[in-house]
Amino acid sequence: MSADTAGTVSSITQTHCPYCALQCGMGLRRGAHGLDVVPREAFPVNRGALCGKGQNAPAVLASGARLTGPLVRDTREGPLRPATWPEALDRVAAGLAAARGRHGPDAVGVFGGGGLTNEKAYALGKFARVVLRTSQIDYNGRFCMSSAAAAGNKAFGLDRGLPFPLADIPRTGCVILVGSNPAETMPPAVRYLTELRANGGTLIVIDPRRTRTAELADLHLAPRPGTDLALALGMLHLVVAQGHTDEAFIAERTSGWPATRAAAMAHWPELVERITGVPVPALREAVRMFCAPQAAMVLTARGPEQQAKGTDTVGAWINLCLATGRAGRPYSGYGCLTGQGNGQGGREHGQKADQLPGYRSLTDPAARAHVAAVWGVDPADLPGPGRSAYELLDALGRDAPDGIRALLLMGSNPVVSAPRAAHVEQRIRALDFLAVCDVVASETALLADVVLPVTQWAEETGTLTSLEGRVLLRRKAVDPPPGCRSDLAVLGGLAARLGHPTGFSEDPAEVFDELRRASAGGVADYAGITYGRIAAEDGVFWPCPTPEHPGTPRLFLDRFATPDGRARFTPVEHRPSAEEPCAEYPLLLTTGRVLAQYQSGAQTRRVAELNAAAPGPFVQLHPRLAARLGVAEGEPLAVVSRRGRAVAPARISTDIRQDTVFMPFHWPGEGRANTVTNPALDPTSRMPEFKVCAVRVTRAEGGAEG
Ligand SMILES: Nc1nc2c(c(=O)[nH]1)N[C@H]1C(S)=C(S)[C@@H](COP(=O)(O)OP(=O)(O)OC[C@H]3O[C@@H](n4cnc5c(=O)[nH]c(N)nc54)[C@H](O)[C@@H]3O)O[C@H]1N2
Ligand SMILES: Nc1nc2c(c(=O)[nH]1)N[C@H]1C(S)=C(S)[C@@H](COP(=O)(O)OP(=O)(O)OC[C@H]3O[C@@H](n4cnc5c(=O)[nH]c(N)nc54)[C@H](O)[C@@H]3O)O[C@H]1N2
Ligand code: SF4
Ligand SMILES: [Mo]
Repeated sequence: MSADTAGTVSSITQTHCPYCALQCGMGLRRGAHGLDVVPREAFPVNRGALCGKGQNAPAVLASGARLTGPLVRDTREGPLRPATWPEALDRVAAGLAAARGRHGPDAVGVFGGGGLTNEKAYALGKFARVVLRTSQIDYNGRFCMSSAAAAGNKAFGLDRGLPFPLADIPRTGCVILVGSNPAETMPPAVRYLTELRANGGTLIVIDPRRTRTAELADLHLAPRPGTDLALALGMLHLVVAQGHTDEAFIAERTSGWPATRAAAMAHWPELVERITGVPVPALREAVRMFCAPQAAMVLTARGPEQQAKGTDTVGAWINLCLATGRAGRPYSGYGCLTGQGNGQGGREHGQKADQLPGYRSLTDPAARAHVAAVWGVDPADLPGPGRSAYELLDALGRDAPDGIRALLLMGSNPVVSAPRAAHVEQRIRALDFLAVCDVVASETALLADVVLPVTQWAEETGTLTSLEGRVLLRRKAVDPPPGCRSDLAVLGGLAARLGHPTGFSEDPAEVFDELRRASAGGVADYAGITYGRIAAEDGVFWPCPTPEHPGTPRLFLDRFATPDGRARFTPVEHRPSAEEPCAEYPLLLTTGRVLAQYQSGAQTRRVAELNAAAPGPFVQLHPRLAARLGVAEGEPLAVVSRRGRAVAPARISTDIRQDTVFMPFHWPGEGRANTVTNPALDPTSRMPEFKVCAVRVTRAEGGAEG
């Protein structure tokens, strides 16, 4: 039985959603008008539940929503016109080769995405290093969870978003959710939080807004954006002062406590209240709730991570877990809720600037030798680490020896989603050559010299690794339109044209087998995972080094993945955001998501049901601020920062702090939140500060300023 047919029961294909990292199981059945979504109750993570995005996913397969044939532009200013596949691939190969010929291999850039399957992410990284021989490859995951990854690697010696399955959440005693809004971003996962509370556990939500998730909490703390680091230090201070540290755990399983303890002692609660705006009694209550049960968890998402100090901020929350012995034990620990469909796997297999497959480091000679042997190249020929995502985008079209002149983009829409987006758009327009592989005519694809229409989700098979570290099989359910080819076929076609006729299979199963070998012995070891096993076992948790190995749902129970097996404390200090309010820009802007739209909106803005639910951008602001500005509900507001100006209707709500406004980032044009955001980068993870910048807000026609 092939992998494709194994999951088909009475013409229902058992597969997973195209969107977020929860990777809900779903069934797809061929109906009179394309595919119908049916519940897949046997899949344990979501037990049949889906959000509206998953429910309406087949709409993006329809011909009206998508690209159906290659497009090329004859001159930079000319229109896109239809072309054949051979012509389009010739043009891309020539465009990439020309930049390389004139300026060297690093003049060609590659930008990938955390929505790509493991097979695609792996092939894209290999293509960059082996065919293009460029160091200049990174991906949108840098914008997503890179700070949590950096902090996890530092503390635990390994980065897997959740070191335990979601099913452990109802079995712990207290969960602190920091800057995470699953009620809108992963609705079927909310079940785990309500089960936790039904079992007598408590939920603390930390978010400057009273979100739908915060409404479920026993305690909601609403700090000023950008101050989570101080909040975590304040909690650790109280933990020490009140004698809640677990000295035996600290002695046996950690290193570096004295310096961390000293840093926390400098953050006394009154100081933390001044920085965060969270009253001391609320801070004390949070410590009481976290320390009362035997087991507890801290889960972070983009709120604390998308900050120019995101790595230290996550480090501070990890310190809290370690100091209280709430890590490396059953139903306890720190976890990051990764975001994109393959946000986890996408960072493990080589599209990140500094990584090789298996979560290996590009600077480790043994790792280079292992992967080079699988690829049949000389390790000396593998380039070194390249620029991070924003730095790469900032270097596009730069007329300098280290500028990037040609770009191959696969699985991202940075014109909408990158910070300081007007500048990024300008850099993209300055390229000598841009090729985009996409399923729809995204805002970025519309700027390309060549647009390659690719197959998606239900039209192809591949693996993804969910936020739990569970490697899953997404199965093909329907044939793609005749004009579309898979990303793997695109890479194969380009490789052949650029002198590599072999080594780039378009068969995902073949690519996965190669990935297994390349990852073998690495941190993220997939060697023992096969399509057949995934199908039989509802996914397999990595590391899984051999076919006999059961997989690893829970990490760190015996030892952490550091050389000495101990988790490492990191002493961290609070520091201000890259941009603090001032007379000219007196308010804070934070950004994020709404339930019915996904990311840059490239896919979900093409679905009628979702647009009806979330038709456009808005600026959420407190009634007192609205009164000060003299603005009424629905009136257009201008949000202005040092980068630029966005305009969207006011949405007045007591659910947000008075010093903060919020915009979702799903739309292009006038309401594009990222025109305003700050590309200040975290020094370790190179994550941009999407969650905090200083702004001025005015009525768009020019009213009072606030
Ligand atoms: N509907 C929907 N679901 C999605 C996505 C989508 O685009 N739409 N995208 C997927 C992806 S890739 C990701 S990464 C996840 C993201 O999932 P989440 O992290 O849950 O989503 P966000 O809305 O970006 O941010 C969460 C919360 O952080 C809060 N926040 C803002 N600033 C701060 C701060 O300084 N501190 C704290 N503590 N909180 C702050 C915001 O108010 C927001 O409610 O969602 C995934 N699921
Ligand atoms: N202001 C602000 N900005 C943010 C964030 C924020 O919280 N605030 N969050 C950031 C985060 S966490 C993320 S993850 C990014 C995401 O932002 P983007 O990287 O722009 O993510 P998507 O909109 O999902 O873009 C994916 C693109 O790939 C296409 N696509 C889908 N599947 C495939 C495929 O299989 N192959 C190919 N070739 N293309 C495919 C889609 O149609 C779409 O055009 O945004 C970041 N930007
Ligand atoms: S929660 Fe995520 S994976 Fe589940 S249906 Fe919604 S978008 Fe899809
Ligand atoms: Mo993300």
